[in-house]
Amino acid sequence: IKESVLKRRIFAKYCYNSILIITNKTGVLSCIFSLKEEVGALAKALRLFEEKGINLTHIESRPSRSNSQEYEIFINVDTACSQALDEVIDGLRTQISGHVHELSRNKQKDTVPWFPHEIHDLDRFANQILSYGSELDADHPGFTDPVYRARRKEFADIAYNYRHGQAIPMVEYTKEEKDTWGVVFRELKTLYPTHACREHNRVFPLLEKYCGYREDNIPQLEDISKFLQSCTGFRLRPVAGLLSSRDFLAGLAFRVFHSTQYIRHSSKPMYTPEPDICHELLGHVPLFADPSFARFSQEIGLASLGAPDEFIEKLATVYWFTVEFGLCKQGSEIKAYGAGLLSSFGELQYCLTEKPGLHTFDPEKTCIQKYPITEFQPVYFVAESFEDAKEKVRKFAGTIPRPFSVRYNPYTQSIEVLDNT
Ligand code: HBI
Ligand code: NLE
Ligand code: FE
Repeated sequence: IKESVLKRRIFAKYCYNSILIITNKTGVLSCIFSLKEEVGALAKALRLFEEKGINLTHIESRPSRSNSQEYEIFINVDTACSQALDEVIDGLRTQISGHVHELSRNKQKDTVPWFPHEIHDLDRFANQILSYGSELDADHPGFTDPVYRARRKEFADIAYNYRHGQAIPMVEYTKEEKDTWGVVFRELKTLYPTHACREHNRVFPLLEKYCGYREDNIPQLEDISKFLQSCTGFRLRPVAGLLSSRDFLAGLAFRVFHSTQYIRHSSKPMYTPEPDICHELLGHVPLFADPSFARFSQEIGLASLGAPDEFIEKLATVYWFTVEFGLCKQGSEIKAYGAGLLSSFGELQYCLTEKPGLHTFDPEKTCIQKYPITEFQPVYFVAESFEDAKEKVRKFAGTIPRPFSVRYNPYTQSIEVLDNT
């Protein structure tokens, strides 16, 4: 079983205990899911497969032995397209009663990967966490800490239950959590004047003034989301952990940033490989309040919609070396604007020493650079400016093999698809 499938399975167990996925060597995927016995339940489920262009080669049903109200459905799928299947599984999990469509066998198969068209569509994938999430990996510092694990589960539940348009629930942080935040906040604040780009330094005092950024206070996502909306229209939505690159980038197309709400384990305040509230609030948020950077981020998101898997990987790499770990020229100096740098006291210092290699940002080259995710970066890419980086990404996006182009309509908060054929 592929590792990613295994992870999904663990997650499926947590969230919807009736999905089981089996893959064999030939790439055939079989899946069992159970449905409450009610009129149209199966048709509704099958529609999800149809929408994703997944061809079912076999289907069987049987009454569930463990629950007399349910039926178990067994299916075989003729493609090992796990991404599409994952999306279907998420749909199965979150589906609520709606109108039932008939399965049309003659409908032309859609080969473009599904992507959200309306901002509400983001509700469909916000719960698909790749790893960490509520099930911490064995090498995580919080793995053997039952208090930390229980706390992560509380945060995961907030994210799973969140729907677009709701206020993000406020959280009362514990003394230990506030202390961890305090250490990170204090150390970083001394470095920002010399190490952070000017946009970050311009916004930071506003966050202190309006959003409760203080050494002894962890700010609330809802307050920040409102603040960002007034600056650039960016908003936050809570997420339990890492999303797939495709899902995560799609959010940016709508100026939605998926933000974690939990904090890193207190044993390692200075560096963590996974995003946490310190990373989101100190690293990402200040720049999403900058109009030029906001456009740049949305541009990456728009480029990702409906793009093939190989291209998503390239865009995720571009994202990694810009939004997460980017450096930029400012006057005669080089400064950090990547959130992964601006939230790690250790790496923020390291990145401006002569130790790492520096290259000029160029999406064509940047997109194929390999990188580690659990240690300081050996190389960084330097952008001329956000505007310049945006133009380059836009040109790069023009090379995506996509039979359509997309445009965001901010009035309707939806994606307009312009057919090129
Ligand atoms: N998911 N929640 C979350 N936060 C991120 O910062 C994030 C993610 N998924 C993928 C990702 N970042 C990037 O590394 C790129 O793959 C887009
Ligand atoms: N390494 C960063 C930090 O410690 O804050 C987080 C990076 C998340 C991609
Ligand atoms: Fe990040």
